[in-house]
Amino acid sequence: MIKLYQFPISHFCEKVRWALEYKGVPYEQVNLMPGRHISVIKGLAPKSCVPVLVDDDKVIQDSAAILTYLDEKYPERSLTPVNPAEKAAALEWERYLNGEFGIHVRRFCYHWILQSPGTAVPLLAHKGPWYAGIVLRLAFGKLSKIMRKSMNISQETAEESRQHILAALERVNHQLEKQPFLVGSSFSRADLTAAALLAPLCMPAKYPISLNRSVPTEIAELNNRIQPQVQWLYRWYDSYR
Ligand SMILES: N[C@@H](CCC(=O)N[C@@H](CS)C(=O)NCC(=O)O)C(=O)O
Repeated sequence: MIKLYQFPISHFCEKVRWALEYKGVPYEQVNLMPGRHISVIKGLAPKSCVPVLVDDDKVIQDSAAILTYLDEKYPERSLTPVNPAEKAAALEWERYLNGEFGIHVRRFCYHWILQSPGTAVPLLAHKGPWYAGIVLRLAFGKLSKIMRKSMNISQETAEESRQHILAALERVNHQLEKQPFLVGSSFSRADLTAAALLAPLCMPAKYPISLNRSVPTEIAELNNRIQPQVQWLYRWYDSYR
């Protein structure tokens, strides 16, 4: 059985969960606790980041590489367009969105989530080992410092990230005014990437983790502001997730 090493809260992992489930490929989730994940992942792959997919003797790290691998090994319901020009366009959208939504949604959201252990710890410990909540609460000060440093999170960079998200959203909507999908005439990895990486901010019902009542005001404000520009996200979550 395929194993996905992941954090439930991670939107890069959401890309892979979505791809596996869309393609109907059975898999098992191995939920890791932030911090403790390093020794597990470094035992499997070169970098410490998740998602990591293990399929028999194959170990693939990085969401884009995993999507490519899945489409090559399990071609049913391909997310990668067959037409070479469309394939190149889908990969380019994915690369762009991994940065502009992936990095910046994460930085913006963590800046506000990490203000309070009461908000952050349940999200980081979600579906992890039983002791994750206790350990993360005890280590919260240190963990929060490490996360802020490694993701370059501050008030200033969070504001820059908000601007990046809004600019990328303009670009996505500009494309979607011309056509129903980012590339070609069907749902592809470009659309999946856009929706999955924006999901922590927009919280569609099918996103497996939700801030619910504890959503920090600044996240709720940005979510409200972009609602008219993200209707495609809810549509794609409803139709394809
Ligand atoms: N480019 C990578 C990014 C993955 C990534 O940034 N993963 C984060 C979680 S969202 C992570 O594992 N951070 C902890 C670490 O790097 O040790 C991908 O697309 O998979």
